[in-house]
Amino acid sequence: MNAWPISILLAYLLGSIPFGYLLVKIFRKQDIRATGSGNIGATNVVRSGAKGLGIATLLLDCGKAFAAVKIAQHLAPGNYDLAVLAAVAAILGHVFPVWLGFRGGKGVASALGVFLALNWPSGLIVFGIFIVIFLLTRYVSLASIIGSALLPPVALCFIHQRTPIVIAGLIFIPLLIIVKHHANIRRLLSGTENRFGAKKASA
Ligand code: NKO
Repeated sequence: MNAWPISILLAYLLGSIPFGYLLVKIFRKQDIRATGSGNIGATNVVRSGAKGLGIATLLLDCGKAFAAVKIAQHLAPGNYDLAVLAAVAAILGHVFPVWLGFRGGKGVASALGVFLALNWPSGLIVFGIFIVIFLLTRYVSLASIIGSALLPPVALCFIHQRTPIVIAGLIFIPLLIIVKHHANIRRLLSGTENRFGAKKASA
């Protein structure tokens, strides 16, 4: 049995479970993609008025990605390249889920999950950076973008298995998250981004 294809396929499939979409569909009979920013992530679930479901979305999106990496680490202990590929596959699953026509989320909670599994100190530090930027600005998107941008330098302080796959993964994941925030970046620049807790949700 080859651990590589199984770990990567399983990671994609786990990542592709759209918890935000499913929870809102099941408990509120609504399509989360039709409200607020249209994103299936925790922020937009809270924005839609479902605070508890939003917290559940955050935990489940983070947890599925954490599990994807842990499974790869279990199937091939010590294989850091495979763990990073599973991390990338889990995030690709979340951002491009086959079940939603490849239109998924922005990968923030999933990235936190994979980094807590790959290297928990860098996951915690980037989470801390996220919290500080969020508390200062009340923009989840800006906190996600800055947290992502700072992820590679933070992670490189802790990760010493610097193979080409590891370096490529460390650059690809934040880059994908930032590209997926293109509409948020446009709104941030034009001053129309929705602040967390503000009454009006921008589309
Ligand atoms: O609806 O477009 P929107 O305003 O919803 O959403 C923008 C938002 C999308 O992301 C989410 C997930 C929110 C999770 C918040 C808490 C998790 C803290 C993660 C910190 C790590 C950030 C860097 C990731 C690299 C590891 O942005």
